[in-house]
Amino acid sequence: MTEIAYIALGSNLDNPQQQVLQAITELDALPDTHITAVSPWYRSSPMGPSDQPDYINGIAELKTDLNPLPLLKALQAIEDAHQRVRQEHWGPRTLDLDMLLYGDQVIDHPELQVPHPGMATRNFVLFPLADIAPQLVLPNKTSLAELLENCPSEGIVRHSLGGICGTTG
Ligand code: 5RY
Ligand code: CA
Ligand code: CA
Ligand code: CA
Repeated sequence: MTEIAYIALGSNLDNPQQQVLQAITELDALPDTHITAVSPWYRSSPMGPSDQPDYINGIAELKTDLNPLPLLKALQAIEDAHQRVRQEHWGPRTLDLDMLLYGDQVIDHPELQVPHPGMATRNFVLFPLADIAPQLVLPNKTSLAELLENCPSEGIVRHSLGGICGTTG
């Protein structure tokens, strides 16, 4: 079954803008998967540990025939290909790919929780998601519009127009 999945991208090391653009190409190259939208990119202050560089964040919308766990493994392989080093928890990284949503499914597996548990409160997720899917409703029936009402815009700046190739703007 083809599903729509939303993937959050983030980077704050080793040329973050190049990291996330390269990741878009790699997501589109996955088997049985293609990208249907790419959000604008945002520069955002680090949430959690603050002694690290600003992030570049954005969202990709995929159509995929991969099941959730194989898709997760594919995301982790792309992170590994970007020489992601796992040191401190919530520390800086070359690339972070989080599965936010997978169709309307609710997944509670030791390796994968969908919807992503943090997404509802993170401006660097909600802002770019609203750019490409303003009418989105979460599986628990909460609308993205509702989440945005309670979402502070401090520390986040849009700095590109986005688009399917990710290179415009
Ligand atoms: C909070 C704690 C930990 C929020 C809070 C994390 C990113 C979090 C980030 C990212 C930006 C992390 C997870 N309260 N900050 N912090 N972008 N990832 N701006 O992608 F997100 S660590
Ligand atoms: Ca493909
Ligand atoms: Ca993350
Ligand atoms: Ca992650």
